[in-house]
Amino acid sequence: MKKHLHKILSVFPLLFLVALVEAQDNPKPDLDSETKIDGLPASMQPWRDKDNPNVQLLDPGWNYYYKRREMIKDNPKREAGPIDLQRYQVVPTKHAFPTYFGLPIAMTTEDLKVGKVDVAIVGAPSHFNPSEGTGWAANQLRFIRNYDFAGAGHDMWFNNHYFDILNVVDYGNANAHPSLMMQNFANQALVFKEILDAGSMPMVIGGEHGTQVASLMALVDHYGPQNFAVVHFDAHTDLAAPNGRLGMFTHGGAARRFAHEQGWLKAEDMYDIGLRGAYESVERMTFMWEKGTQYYFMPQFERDGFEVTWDKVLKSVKGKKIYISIDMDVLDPAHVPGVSNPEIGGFTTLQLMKMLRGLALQNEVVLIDFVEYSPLLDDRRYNTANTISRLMRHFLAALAARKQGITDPHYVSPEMLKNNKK
Ligand SMILES: [Mn+2]
Repeated sequence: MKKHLHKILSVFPLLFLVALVEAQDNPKPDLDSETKIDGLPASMQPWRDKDNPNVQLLDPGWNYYYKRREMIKDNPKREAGPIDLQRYQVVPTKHAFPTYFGLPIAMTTEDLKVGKVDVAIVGAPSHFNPSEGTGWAANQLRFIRNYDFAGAGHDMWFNNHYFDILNVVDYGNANAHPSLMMQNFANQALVFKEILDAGSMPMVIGGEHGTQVASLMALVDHYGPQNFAVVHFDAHTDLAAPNGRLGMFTHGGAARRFAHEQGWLKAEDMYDIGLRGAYESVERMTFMWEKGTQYYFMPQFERDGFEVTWDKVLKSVKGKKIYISIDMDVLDPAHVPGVSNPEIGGFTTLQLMKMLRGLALQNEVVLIDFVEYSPLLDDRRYNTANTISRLMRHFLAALAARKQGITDPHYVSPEMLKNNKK
């Protein structure tokens, strides 16, 4: 007995450790019973609570940026459904009417339903002080300086013409007030909700990372709290405490922690991929360690290898509904110079392609965003814009493959491997 005692005792600290890292979640809120402000539950928007002394009361005209044109449905008079704006059958995007990939546009939930739209690409042109110029990104990505043709594309991993399989449209932009960041969230969330209500997936083009709050609001309103995971690609944790820094209830650097505090997001559903950088706060990392979130630091990818570590992520996230959020600084600045906060030691574009492809095939993706691109900081070849545009295409190609029944995250079309017979 004595011989085994040290073994038994040695288990105790281990049990203690296991208890420590068990995911700690906040209670799930009952959002359905709440009063709504501008179409969304009041507790989602603490910055609208007039009794809170921290709320900045604004001139009644502050929200004119959110007023819709009344004739949006009826002018011009038309049947509901996507509208193709291109004059020619084959048109290079440099000559095309500048929509995302030269695709048809849609303006209402009804348009999306009639068009049986799978993915609606929507711009969220917000900017914010540490992310100068990100407000230009949503429209910049409608005008790609590359060898592209409107509404066309072929992917080399899947050997598919994805725009023939998947119905994709440009859903325009969700307007953003130039300085009222938190007030913008509800306005953007309502536009994302119109897409979700139609049974389509929003592909959000930021804007800075604060649009994540709007995405979370829309998803929580649609799917309910604690009902999906967030796979967050970023050099930075973005896990600042809300109400802490910058004098704001929440912002891009605090979005998921805000969501966790609101009871929207379980700790075990918070994934961070590619963390590194010169200024991460120990307090934020302690939050991750203590709450038991799912973090994959760059040191782990380096030590254990990309493939091994990525397979661990895939295994862990399997079966969950996921919202993929991509801060472009997760890539190495060698690939994407035009990001707000570049950090060396990032992923290659080939690695990010593999990761997005794997998630699109294996999981049900409920929303994806590409944020923190600033055209004002891009190089003269627009390498950052071209990279995002190609990543969007590859992700859509993978969704098209999934629509046709392929769910293996490591799938490559056999036609692409024909020389590997021996
Ligand atoms: Mn970042």
